[in-house]
Amino acid sequence: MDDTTFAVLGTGGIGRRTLDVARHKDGLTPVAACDRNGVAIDHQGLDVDELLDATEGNIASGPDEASGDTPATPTSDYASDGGAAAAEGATAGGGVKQAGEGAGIVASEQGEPTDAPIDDVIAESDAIDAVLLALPNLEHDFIPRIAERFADASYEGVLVDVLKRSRVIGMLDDREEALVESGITFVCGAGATPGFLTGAAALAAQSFVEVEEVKIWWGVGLKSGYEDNRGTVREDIAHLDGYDVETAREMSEGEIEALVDEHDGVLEFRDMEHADDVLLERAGICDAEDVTVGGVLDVRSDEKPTTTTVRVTGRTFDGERGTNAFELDDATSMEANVNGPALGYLKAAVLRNRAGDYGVYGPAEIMPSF
Ligand code: IKT
Repeated sequence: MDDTTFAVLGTGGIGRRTLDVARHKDGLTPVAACDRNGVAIDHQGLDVDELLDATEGNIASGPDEASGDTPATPTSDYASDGGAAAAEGATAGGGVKQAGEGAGIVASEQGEPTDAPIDDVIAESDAIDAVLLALPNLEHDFIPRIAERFADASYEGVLVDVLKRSRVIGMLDDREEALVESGITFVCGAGATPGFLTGAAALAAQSFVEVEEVKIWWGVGLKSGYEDNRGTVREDIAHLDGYDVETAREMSEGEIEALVDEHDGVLEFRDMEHADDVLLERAGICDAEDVTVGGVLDVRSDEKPTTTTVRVTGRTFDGERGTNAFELDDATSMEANVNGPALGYLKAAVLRNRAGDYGVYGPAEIMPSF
């Protein structure tokens, strides 16, 4: 396969780690990256070392931004309604490069300020094979609306996201006709869960003629990665009893710290609305209601508080009932287990796209290919 050019929308924890991991994969050239304030584009390939150094600990944020991962309240053309965009754009679009806290990509010598970062990437998308959407999941229809914008611009290529929520898949399906017409191959939920672990469940299910249940149980230790992954933590909080995406989005950093303190740094999640369920159902593996996702997040330790496990229980053709289990090593980080698979899915999707295979796919239908 020829070289693949790709862009990353969002340079929070996930976006930056994707660029980082891509340095270790052959034939992948990052040519564009953006955050809420700026864009960096170089069709010969971005200088990832410089970009990562410049954005480390310096994620584009505003007073309303909730996270270091991706903006919880999107601004500029990160927002559909342009609401907060105007104010943010006025600063960012003023043509002055900013450095330091909150400057984000414009602190890089490759970054340019803009009030329309996503449109700027779309404008260059003829020369971009794939786009990884490392954008907020705190507005359910945000990712689907971004996909629509690429389709409106007749983008022919791959979109990959690492979204979490089950209900978003239907919103993408609603747009499938436009995506197909444009020539887009969209892989949704291509991180760890959904993503890597959904794919593992699909493989483990092959021993069975009937799958009774799939249990995904993850463990993440995020002490040193906490700053970089505040967005992920906020998204997880939305799954706790008494919280939802709206309440999690509105929480101040202080309120999040207080919640984390109350739990001594360890948050446990049960029955998360994670799209592994609908994605396994659409791949014909089992019913969505037979899938459960939960896990434990320790923000005060880098050790995983529990081993990440996928357990698939079913009945074989010859009458046995069994459970196939798949474990991640306790030493592999969340960053490795999210971003590695996301790039693998991206590459597999590029192969499909080049074969003229367009539409919306989940991680159990399209396997990573690095
Ligand atoms: C995700 O980003 O895919 C979900 C996060 C859990 C990651 C599990 C990684 C497991 C491991 O590394 O062992 C969380 C739900 N935000």
